[in-house]
Amino acid sequence: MEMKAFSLVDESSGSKARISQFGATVISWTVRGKERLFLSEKAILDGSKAIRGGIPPVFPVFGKATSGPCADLPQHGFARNHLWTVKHKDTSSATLRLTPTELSKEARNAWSYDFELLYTVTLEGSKLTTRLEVHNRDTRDFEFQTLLHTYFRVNSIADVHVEGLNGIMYKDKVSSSEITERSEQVMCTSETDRVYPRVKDTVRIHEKSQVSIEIQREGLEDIVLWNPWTGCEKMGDFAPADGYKNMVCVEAGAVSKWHTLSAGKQYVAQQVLAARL
Ligand code: TA6
Repeated sequence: MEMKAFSLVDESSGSKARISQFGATVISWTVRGKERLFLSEKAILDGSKAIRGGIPPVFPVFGKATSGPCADLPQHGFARNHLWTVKHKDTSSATLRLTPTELSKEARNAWSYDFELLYTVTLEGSKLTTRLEVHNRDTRDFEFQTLLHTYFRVNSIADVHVEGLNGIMYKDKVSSSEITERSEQVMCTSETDRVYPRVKDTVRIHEKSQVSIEIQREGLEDIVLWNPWTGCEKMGDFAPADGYKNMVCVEAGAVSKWHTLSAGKQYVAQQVLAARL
């Protein structure tokens, strides 16, 4: 059974997107007839597990917290593995909503704050904007992290490099070390799992030395670069087995520290993806 999903179209350009209400996950984005997102062929689409691919939103924690208010939440929090409601939808844009009402009892018990997430997806020509508004409806302040876990489809990872990370000291989760990036053309040539904090420059994905995707960010200062490489074979919902050659995760996030949202206040996190090729 496929979960509730709907499509958006920009009639002037023919760009299309398909969004799952489960996890508010954009599972397809085509521009000029070409798919720009990677979705695993074994992605579980029945709402029983977060979707492997597309753009799963991560909230209120990135990774797995070992202590603090998010310690009892699953990796990457609850936003990507709950059914959101549709607050508004028109031809080329939709706003989805998540509040404690939509959460499982387990998630509510694990993270008891009152909140509202409004996630707006907008198609416009060769651009896809995903905007997350976090509202603290509680009387208490709360800390959170958030990230848009975007899986980009690429023709061949060997022809891909990422621009805009030069000079940043990143946390390398593969070697458990901190390394200063010395390249303006960052490539994935083996398992890659890095958190680049406070990236000021525009980040661009190049394929064969041509810019294929440009990422503009607001409220998402950090960049996570991930490719599981052959480790994807150990992931039951990742297919095909060599699918790592056709994807790269360049994830805009606010994850290198905890962000405090005061009671009654709002935080806006947005990325604008532009398909250049
Ligand atoms: O964003 C990179 C990362 O944190 C990796 O460490 C890896 O765990 C990836 O997310 C996928 O996580 P998932 O829980 O979706 O399998």
